[in-house]
Amino acid sequence: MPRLKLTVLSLRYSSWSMRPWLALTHAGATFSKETVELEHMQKQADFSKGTIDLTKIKPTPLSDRRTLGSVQGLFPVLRVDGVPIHESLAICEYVAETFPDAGLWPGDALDRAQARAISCEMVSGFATMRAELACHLYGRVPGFAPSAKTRSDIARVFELWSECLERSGGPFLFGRFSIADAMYFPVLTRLRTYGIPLAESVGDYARALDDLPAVQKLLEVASSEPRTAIYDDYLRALGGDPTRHSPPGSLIGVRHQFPCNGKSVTWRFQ
Ligand SMILES: N[C@@H](CCC(=O)N[C@@H](CS)C(=O)NCC(=O)O)C(=O)O
Repeated sequence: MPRLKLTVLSLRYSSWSMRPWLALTHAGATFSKETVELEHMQKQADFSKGTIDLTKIKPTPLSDRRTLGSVQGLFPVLRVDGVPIHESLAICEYVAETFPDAGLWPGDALDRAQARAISCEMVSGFATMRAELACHLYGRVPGFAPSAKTRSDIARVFELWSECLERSGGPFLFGRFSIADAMYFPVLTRLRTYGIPLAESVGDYARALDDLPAVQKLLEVASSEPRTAIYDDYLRALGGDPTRHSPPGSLIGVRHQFPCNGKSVTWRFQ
């Protein structure tokens, strides 16, 4: 079996890192994990006057990111005997093929195509929701009012979850746990962080995800992961508590502005 090393940003916040970590852990893979920190994310964001402008923070240069193990600047990266795979979905694909007994894709061709379709939709879509509801496994923000675009992203997530669950009969989107569930797990944590109620039709699905041993292990492992100042500051700016430890995106090259709880927030990476 090849030597597997997953390089991630802090699992407290990094939704893209959580996904392959969950796939590897659920598959029972033996792998090492290295958590790296990007210098620019540790700068205190200035949110005086109710505005966080992350564009004023100079991003960590690509050369530094590469020294830390990135390929094109982002994380996670899985190294297989030293050979890097970047892009979380490609990593999950590799895990599915290397550990076929874990059944990380549905056995039926049509189900498999649909599982891939909604996984790709996660990768390429929901930009507003991902930026506005920044991922924070433990933090909580009371009384958060999502923007209209985020509400429509959330409605689409509930729609696709409900359709998959109805067709498969649950408890996971395609019956047993698959990569599609790993891709959507961070959405569940986002909804919790910002106090957004779940549609009734997906309550059992949320419980199934919570009870999954790999998810329980993630909650345990992430509690000793490093804190990241800009993500904690974002929650504080919204009146939330980033330190609360209770079980329960970045936008690349896009400047995103939206009203949050009456505050104007600019949220942008790179
Ligand atoms: N499409 C990539 C996205 C990876 C990504 O955006 N990773 C974030 C962490 S969650 C990152 O490395 N951010 C660094 C930065 O924004 O400077 C994937 O699926 O792996």
